[in-house]
Amino acid sequence: MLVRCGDQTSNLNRVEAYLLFGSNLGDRRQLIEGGLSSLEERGVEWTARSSFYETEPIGVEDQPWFLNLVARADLSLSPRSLLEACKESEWAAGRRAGIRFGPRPLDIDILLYAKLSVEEPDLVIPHARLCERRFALIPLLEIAPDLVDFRDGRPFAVILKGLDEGKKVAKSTTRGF
Ligand code: PH2
Ligand code: MG
Ligand code: MG
Repeated sequence: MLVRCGDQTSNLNRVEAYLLFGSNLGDRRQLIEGGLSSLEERGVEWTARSSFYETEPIGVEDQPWFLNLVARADLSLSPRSLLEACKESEWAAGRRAGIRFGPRPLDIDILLYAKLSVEEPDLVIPHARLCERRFALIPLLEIAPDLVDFRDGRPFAVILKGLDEGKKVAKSTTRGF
C-alpha cells in the first residue's frame, strides 16, 4: 500500500454509510438541514442526499406526518462513534426522551455502514426495519438505485417492489428557505 506523507485527502479507513433523517415536529426541513450540518461538524462528509419526502407516520398513527431524507456519508468514525454523533445531533435539535415511534424534532438512524453487521442491544446495523420501511427505501433508492443488501445479494429495489403500498410516501414539493 502506498501512503504519501502529508496527503490530506488520503482515503485510509474511510467507509460509506447511509443515514435516514426524520422529523415531524417544528420546522422539519430546517431541523433536518441542522442535523446534516451538525454531523458534518463531527467529521461526516456527505456525498449524496435524496429529496425530502412527506411520509405518513408508521407505528404511532396519530401524530403529524414526517419529513424524511436519506444521505450517503463518507466517514472514518466507528459505528459506535457515529451513533454517538447522531444522538448528540438529535439532542442539539431539541430531542428528549419520548415514546417509541412517537413524534420527534429529529431522528437520525444508521441504515447501512459499509458491509458491516452490528447486533448490540442499542445498535443494530443494517437498520432492523430498513427492509420493511418504504419511507427509508424510497429515498435510499433515489440516491443508490442499484444498491443490494449485502446479506443476501437482493437489490433493495426488488425488496421495495415486494412491499405493500400501505402508508403514503411522496416527494416533497414545497421549496425550502
Ligand atoms: N420514524 C419512526 C416511527 N414512524 N414514520 C415515518 N413516516 N417516518 C419516520 O421516520 C418514522 C415513522 C421512528 O423512528
Ligand atoms: Mg427512526
Ligand atoms: Mg432513531
